[in-house]
Amino acid sequence: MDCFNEPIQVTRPLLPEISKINDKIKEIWDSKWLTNNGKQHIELQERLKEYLGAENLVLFVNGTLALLLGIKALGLTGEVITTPFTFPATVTALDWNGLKPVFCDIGKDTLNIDVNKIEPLINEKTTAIMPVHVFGNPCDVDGIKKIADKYRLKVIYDGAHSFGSRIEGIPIGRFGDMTMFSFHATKLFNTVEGGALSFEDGSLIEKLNMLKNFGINGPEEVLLSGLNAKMNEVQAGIGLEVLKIVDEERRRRKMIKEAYISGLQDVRGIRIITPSLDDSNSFQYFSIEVDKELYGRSRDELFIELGRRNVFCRKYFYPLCSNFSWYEDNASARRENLPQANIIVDKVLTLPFYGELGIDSVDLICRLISQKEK
Ligand code: T4K
Repeated sequence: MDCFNEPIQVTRPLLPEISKINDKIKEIWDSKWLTNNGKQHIELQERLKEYLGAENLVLFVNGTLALLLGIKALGLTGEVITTPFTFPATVTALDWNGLKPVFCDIGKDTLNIDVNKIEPLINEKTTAIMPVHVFGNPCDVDGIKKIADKYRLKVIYDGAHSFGSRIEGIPIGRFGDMTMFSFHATKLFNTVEGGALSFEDGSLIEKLNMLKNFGINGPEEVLLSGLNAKMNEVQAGIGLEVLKIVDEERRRRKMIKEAYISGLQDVRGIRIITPSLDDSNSFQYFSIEVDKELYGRSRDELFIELGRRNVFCRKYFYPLCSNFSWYEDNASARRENLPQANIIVDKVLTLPFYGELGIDSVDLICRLISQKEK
């Protein structure tokens, strides 16, 4: 039986050589400055602003708190239209701001929010749209902008999966009022835990810096009800080293992706959800849709079978956020209002995807999926 000897995980963190990290830690130790806007933080913020082509960029301790405080800074109230097919953090960032998520169904190709279904959900309480560039597939940013302009809504993108990608050459963080990036260990670019907001309106910088630092506006003044969401110097220092190797990682992932595509494109009943090989996709995830009728096995059966062969995939994003128990009374969350999302959530599988995976491993995974394995 074809099988991996060691467990193959869905991803592995991008790790610089340990000697580089040791040097960085020594530099931080010698400086005796460990957090609160130190040298590493300032430098990483500047480098990432450049790398991501952001007008303004503020760092945070993780993507969830970046999103939560970004929403707070935009002063949203009432209802926010969002997608059910995402990681819990997208919608809990709304919950924690006292906002009501209004779930909009998704499109069956990209699995992003379906722009044609947004308008009927808008009412006098709606203040924003919060789409997610799921798996790094860019949303229909033009369609979303048209609706937002028409109803004067804010747009805040959850770009947790979209580090470094572009839409027709424009950096993805330049769309909408704000975009959140996640730098979690499992992301293409990581600071162990971390995140950032990219945004157009420079007047928000001061507010966000206060919100992530307890609302403090100087030694004797607290202006806002803030939190502690600062990225520390060790995170930022590691990030500076990871940033040096991220382009190489992207190149490797492109090769891995090409190998996956050639191994899976002719398998009946398997659709590649993240097919793009240009810079419109972030090379963050490689996800497929399994059609039981055509493929002969369900997503869950394939998941179990691959696990037996030591390949540990993920059912991102199962369960749908709209099916969380605390949205029981939220009418937009009802299954009949989200038909596409409720079908797709049982079909999607995210396969192992990271630079070190190696083409031979991809070939074996493809053979296992195409049932050609011995
Ligand atoms: N919005 C969206 C759309 C998101 O997807 C996320 C996070 C957020 C917002 C929030 O951003 P952050 O606050 O996280 O910055 C992982 C990540 O924890 C999470 O960041 C990510 N999305 C989500 C999609 O994936 P899990 O529960 O799958 O993580 P875990 O620990 O099971 O890791 C997955 C695999 O990665 C493991 O099987 C092995 C490997 N791994 C993981 C870690 C942590 C390693 O090899 N080394 C490691 O250190 O959530």
